[in-house]
Amino acid sequence: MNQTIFYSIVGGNEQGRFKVNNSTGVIYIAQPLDYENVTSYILRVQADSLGVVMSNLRVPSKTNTAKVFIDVQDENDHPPVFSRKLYIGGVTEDTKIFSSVLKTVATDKDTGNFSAMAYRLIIPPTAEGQDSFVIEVYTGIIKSAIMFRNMRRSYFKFEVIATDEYGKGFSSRGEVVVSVVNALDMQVVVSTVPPHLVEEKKEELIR
Ligand SMILES: [Ca+2]
Ligand SMILES: [Ca+2]
Repeated sequence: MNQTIFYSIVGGNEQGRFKVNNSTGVIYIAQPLDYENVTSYILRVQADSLGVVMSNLRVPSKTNTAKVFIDVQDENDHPPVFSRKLYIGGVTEDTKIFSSVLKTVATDKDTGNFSAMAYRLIIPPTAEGQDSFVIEVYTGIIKSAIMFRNMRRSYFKFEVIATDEYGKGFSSRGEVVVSVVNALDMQVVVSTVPPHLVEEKKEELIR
């Protein structure tokens, strides 16, 4: 008797993501998988003796099915996205060095390290060659790095970069503006923003 087996997928493959080689039983991918949509599949694979298939008979003892569990593994296919395009903060002339000014946040749709951010700033140095602000690499918290005496009404504009895989993956950038204000100004969000930006970013500032 011919023992050749005929394999087919009879369940769990409604979207046609998988195919099976009818004679070897090897399952392979027919369409791209996306971890962000479906993280696992349970296929039901049927094995028939070829004699049953050819004669189109249905003999229960010559047919068997098995469940196949397929886990989809994530890959890094989404870049970071900042919670805002523009972050606005204020410092006062007596703000101490290494005071927290604001927190930037970037997230992405991947899991694990593929969405674990490292942050850095692209910031022009001061006339004295110092960085006026620094960022905590894993928290995204921006801190002051100089004193701002006699600098009221000036502002600092720089970029924040988030890179996933702890700095080895995809990057995206946001903008930061920090104004030097007095204590009273600090209580009024709009006053911490240079006038031309208030005009441009009205929508974002009203919250
Ligand atoms: Ca990612
Ligand atoms: Ca992914």
